[in-house]
Parts: sequence; C-alpha cells; structure tokens
Amino acid sequence: MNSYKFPDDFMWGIATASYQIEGATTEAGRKPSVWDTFSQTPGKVLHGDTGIIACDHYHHYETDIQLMAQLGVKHYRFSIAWPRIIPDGRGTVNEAGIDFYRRLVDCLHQHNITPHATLFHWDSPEALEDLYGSWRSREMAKDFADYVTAVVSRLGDRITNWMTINEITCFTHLGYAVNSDPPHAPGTRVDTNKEVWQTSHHALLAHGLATQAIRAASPTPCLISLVDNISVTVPISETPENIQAAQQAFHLCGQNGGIIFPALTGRYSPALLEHLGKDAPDIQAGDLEIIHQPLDAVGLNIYSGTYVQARDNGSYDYRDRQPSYEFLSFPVGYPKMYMPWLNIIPESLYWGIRHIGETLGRQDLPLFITESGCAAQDEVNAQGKVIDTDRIMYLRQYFKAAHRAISEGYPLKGYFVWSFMDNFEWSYGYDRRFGLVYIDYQNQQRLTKASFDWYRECINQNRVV
Ligand code: IFM
Repeated sequence: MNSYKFPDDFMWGIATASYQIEGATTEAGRKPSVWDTFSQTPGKVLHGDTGIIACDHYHHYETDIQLMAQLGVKHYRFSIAWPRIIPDGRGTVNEAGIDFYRRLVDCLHQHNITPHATLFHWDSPEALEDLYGSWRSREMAKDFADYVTAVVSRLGDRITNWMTINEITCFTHLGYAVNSDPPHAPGTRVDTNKEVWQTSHHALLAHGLATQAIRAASPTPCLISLVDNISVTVPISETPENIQAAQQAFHLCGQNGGIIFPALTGRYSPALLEHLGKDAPDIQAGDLEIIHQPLDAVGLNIYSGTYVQARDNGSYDYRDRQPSYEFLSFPVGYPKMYMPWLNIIPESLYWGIRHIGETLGRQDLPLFITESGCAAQDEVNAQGKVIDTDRIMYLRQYFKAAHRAISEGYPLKGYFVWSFMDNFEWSYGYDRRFGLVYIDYQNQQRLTKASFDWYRECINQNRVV
C-alpha cells in the first residue's frame, strides 16, 4: 500500500504576497505601487476592486499568524513591498516600513514558523514607472538591488531564506504585451516583442544583482532562490518519444527559454533565440554572468501545464521548421478549477520538477514548490462552513505528484500551498478565492475552510490523507 508518506524533514508551508493581502496602502510612509495605480484605473480590475484594504493583514497579522500556527505549518512565504521600504523607489529608506516586517517576522518566530521572504511580488514603486518606465529601463535592476540591500542589511538577522523575484513572466510579458490588453500592471503596451523581452531581461538582471546584494548584505549565512512559474510541458503518455517531445517543447513553452534557461544555465535557449530572431532582447557583455548566479534552491509555482506529444518526423533539430513535437490544445470540457487557465493536471507538478533536473541539467538544485493551489467557488453554508471538497481533491492529487517526484529521487524539499487566505487575485480582484482561510471582506472575519482542516491533517501525519 502506498501511504504517500513524506520525508521527515519535508517543509510544509503556505504562501501569500504583500499587495494581495496587506491593505494599508497609505500607512506608515508607504507610497503607491504600480498595482495601486493600475487597480484604481477604471476597467482594469474586475468590479473595480483594489488592494487598498485587501485582507487588512497589515493590522491583522497577529491573528493570521495564530491561524498559521493552528494549521501546523512551520514555513510561511510572504513578500515585502518595495514601496513600503523605499517609497520613491530609490533614495531614502522608510524605517517605519521595515518595522512592520520586523514585527511580522518576530511574531512568526514566536510561533516557531520560519519566514521565507520574497523581495518582489509585482508591487514596484509607481515613482519608478513615472521616472523611467519601470522594467523598460535597465535602471530598474540597479534600483532593485539597492532596495534589496536596504532590506537584507536590516532584516537579515531574522530572515535567512530569501527569494528574489516572483514569476518574471507575469509583470513583464503580461504587463507590457504588444497585441493584447495587458492584464497586469503597469499595463503599458510597448511597440515590439523585442521591447517586451527586454523587460524580462532587465528583471533577470535584477534577480542576478539582487542575489549578489543579498550575499553581500546578509549578516548571517542565508539561502537564496528565484521563484518562477515555468510553463510545464507534460507528455500525453510516458513513452520515450513523448517524454523526449515534452523536453524539447519545454524550450518554447511560455517564456521558459528566456527566463528559467538563462537563470539556471547562463544562456538563453538557442531554440528560443532562433525562434525570436529580431525580437530577441539586447544582451550586453557580462549580463549572462550576472543573471546566472549560484543559487541555493529554485522555487517553482506550478498550477497547470500543457500536454505535448511526439510527431513522427524523425530526429529533432530546432532549426527545423517542423519541430518533432506538438502542443495539444484542451478539449472543450477538460476539467478545470475556477480560473480560465487552471486546467487540472496533477502530473504537471511532477514534470516541472523533472524538467529542472533533466531538461535544464540542474539535478544539483534543491527544489521547492513555492506556490500551488486553486481558486474555487467557495460558499459559506447554512452551518457557517466552507466545505471546499473541490480544493481538497485538487491538492490531494498535486501532493501525490510531489510524492512521486520525491520517491523517484528528485530533490523536492518543501511545498507552499497558495494561498493561506483568500486575497486580491490581481485583475480578478476579490472574485476568485484561492485561500485555505475564507475572508469575509465586509468585516474582515477569518473562517477556516474544510481544506484547512484537511491540510492540517496532512501536515500532522506528514502524508497525503
Ligand atoms: O495569485 C497569484 C500569485 O500572486 C502568483 N501566482 C499565481 C497566483 C494565482 O493566480
């Protein structure tokens, strides 16, 4: 019998991000982020929702941390808001902003919960958008590194797990898209695909400079990772041909070839550069060395994937106009959770992990699932409970896929469920709930869902229950 038992030192956790939960957007010296501007622009976010109050975690963090302790997690991934720390993006450090995170982290330690801090989860200072167009400028990488130095030199005595940047694709490729309305802040439409790729190149530079800055500023030994939402190619069946097809397709799926490839291998995927042609970003001498910093781990945010199958056209060569694989579209009626892109593909989690080792050749890197979870149409029933069996079904399958990866020897060390509580889901506002804890946005009441109890039992027994 497979009891889906996890290793004794497996790290169970939960994740959130600053703009999605904190609220208090004008408190203690914080100035606007691009998400404040974007969400307050009519038509950008569903129902006109903004992060002005969100879950008011800024004022409720002690209650929230007590709930985390009740859940039994020992690891909490949250993010630090750049505009709380350096409200103008560059220049003076706002010590009151630092103090908030100091209080938060001290409270976590009091509850024996280890903090894992993401230094950037999309809420960049609006001042830098106004000054030079945020990620359109190389300046952004330098300013980010200075902000990181300010944070790590002040909080590095209490935080030793740092994550530089979350999901580069989302705030670059989705924030500046050429032909579609960008659903993400800053929502500036640039003229060419090359300019879009230039924004993600600048974000990679920011990651590299930030990694150097953390190592230089940390008063104690620390662990550093990048968090990426790789686009996972999944073989339709696990035959050698389809597995090879999934590995080849991984280069051109989403932005993999231009984000996770340079970050972990020191070069853009040749297949991608060939594919982009004149749209490839300008890469200055020394950039790839900066981007390809030694890391202690990689964080993968995996929710879904893309099925791939082999084409019967002989051996693979990326210069072929006909690749030896094909991406499969989803049939109408494919099961999904409550987001248009959230097709249920538990094995994407396993294949994402495997691609880092096999396709990118980084078997050496410890891995974390830094986000995985789902939105569901949660309702409070007549007994005042949220019985989200759909979320439990989803997580149970993904946990089993994680277990498979570990049992086959892949170095998965921990799993952070997204999300601890319902929150501001970007352009979907408060309409989509990802939490294990239900938030009543009228009165800021917290209500644990059935999935909270289920996850607590998994943690308690250290297996999938
Ligand atoms: O809510 C987001 C999070 O901020 C980044 N990763 C995906 C989540 C669900 O869409």
